[in-house]
Amino acid sequence: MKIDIVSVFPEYFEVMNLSLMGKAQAKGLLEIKAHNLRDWTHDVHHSVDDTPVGGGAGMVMKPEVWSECLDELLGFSRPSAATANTDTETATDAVDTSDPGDPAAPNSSALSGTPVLIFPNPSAPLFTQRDATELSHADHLLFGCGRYEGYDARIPDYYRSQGVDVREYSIGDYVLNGGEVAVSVMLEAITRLMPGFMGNPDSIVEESYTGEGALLEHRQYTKPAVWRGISVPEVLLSGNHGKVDRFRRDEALTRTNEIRPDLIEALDCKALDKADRKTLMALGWEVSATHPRKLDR
Ligand code: 6GU
Repeated sequence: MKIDIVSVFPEYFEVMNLSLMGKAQAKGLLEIKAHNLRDWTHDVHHSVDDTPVGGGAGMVMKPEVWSECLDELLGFSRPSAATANTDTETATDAVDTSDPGDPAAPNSSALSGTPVLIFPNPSAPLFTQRDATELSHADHLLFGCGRYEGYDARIPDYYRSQGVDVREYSIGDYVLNGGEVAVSVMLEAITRLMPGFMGNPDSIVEESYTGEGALLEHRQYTKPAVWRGISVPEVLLSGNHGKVDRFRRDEALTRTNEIRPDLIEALDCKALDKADRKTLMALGWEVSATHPRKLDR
């Protein structure tokens, strides 16, 4: 997988050379390149932002610098020299009127050909494990990190109109100073799902948020069996795999009920076994409809 990241702080991504991500790069599984957006500026101050049209606080990242950079990284050629400065003209000519849903449009089959272009944005839909799984099959990702009050909204619109698979994602309900941290979060979630990335791929299967019936994971213990007077749950020492599995499943249901009841509500009742139903009913859920429903008491 090839990964390009554009940022005004490309040094931030030196952390990608550490740990499993570094190993994956050494193995040739991943190739990560961080680019400095200011390399595509032409003015002496290398400015990348301007005041918001319509007023308001802060600064907004300018579309012309981003488009020069993204055109190059996407391998899009633009008219040059004779027709230079088209970026700042009244842009009726820049709008592609082709149907974005046209199956013959460039890259309509997502995740192959041109890169998936991803912009971190606190006002976008949440990035989930489902997105990470989907993007782990891509062969080229291109991340554009915004700073300040964000980037000009025409940037993603324009590349979408050109047939590029453009995504905008938030990583949670809080505000960061820029997209860099969000990109490193998304990249870690995506790359660890690539075949060959993890030493033990089994460890991915049982994790929280994996698959349809997503539950928070059961708690984990290692040896010694008694530490500072605290014992591990007896059943885990029993050697009875059926009982161990049931204990863990019930713990996952119980913890998810307490911490993330929204995940219980999203379960498919048909996929629950008899013991699951019994546990959920004891926790106050009604499990005979399509999804569990909390009974008020
Ligand atoms: Cl993707 N960007 C910024 N700046 N803040 C965030 C975020 C992204 N997701 C949550 N907060």
